[in-house]
Amino acid sequence: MSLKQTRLAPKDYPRRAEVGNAYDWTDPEYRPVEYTCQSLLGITKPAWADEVHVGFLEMLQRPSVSRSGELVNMAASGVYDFRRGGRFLNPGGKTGIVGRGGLGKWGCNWAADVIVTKEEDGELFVLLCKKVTSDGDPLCFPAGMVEAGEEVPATMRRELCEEAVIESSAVDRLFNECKVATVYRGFVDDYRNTDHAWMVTQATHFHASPEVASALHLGVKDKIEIQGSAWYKATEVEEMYASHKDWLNKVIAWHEARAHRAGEKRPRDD
Ligand code: RP5
Repeated sequence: MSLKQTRLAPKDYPRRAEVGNAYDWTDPEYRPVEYTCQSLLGITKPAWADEVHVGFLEMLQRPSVSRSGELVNMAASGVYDFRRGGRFLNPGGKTGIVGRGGLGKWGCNWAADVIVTKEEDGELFVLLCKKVTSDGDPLCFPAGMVEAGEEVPATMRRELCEEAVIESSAVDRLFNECKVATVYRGFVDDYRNTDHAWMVTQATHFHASPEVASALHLGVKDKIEIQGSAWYKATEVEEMYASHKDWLNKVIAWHEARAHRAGEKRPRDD
């Protein structure tokens, strides 16, 4: 099945060109459309956005991620597009658009996703937001872009408190006591991706103990990006934003395996 990055796009994007074989960059029939959002250009561009040209040597040093999720730099992971000087190619394949679209950086645009779960009566619940996008309001994990000089755990804490829960000591306890694992690090199939700018993320799972879960109070500060936050029964969630459903599936599998192990340990009646 084709990726979202070939089928969907924010409202301001031009129509994506046909990609054909998504990984054949030499295809002579491929005619992508050039598009970079106007707000990312000119003297009023935000400080976090790249200049129109970023030198090859600087690009080589930028943080990236290997296929297996290891942190590397672009020199170790990227495929360079010699025909369009200075640009690396999206590891997820063609998108029908060249330029940066609505993304600030050439190459990897780093985000952090926070997966918070709790258990009630043996059932797994996950804390999700409704994201405001031009493609409906899909469910997503609380998440956001890693700011310059920011460590990923700080991004996660900041985004969780902007998009899903009210700041409190329960948030500290969640991060300090309830971490399960980083379930994913790498390329995200995001509808904003272009051939030369794409989303990458680290998605980390925290399973709130009953005490921490009951002390987390839901609330959204960032009402422009997020419509609301709520607990959802994990197995009932269907469509999600970008690649988020793939990571939720991993968390559901973790919960099932844990329940299975707990069942094996319980003394049998017979
Ligand atoms: C996705 O975009 C990431 O997985 C993360 O959920 C999100 C970050 O972008 P913003 O929500 O900050 O726009 O690719």
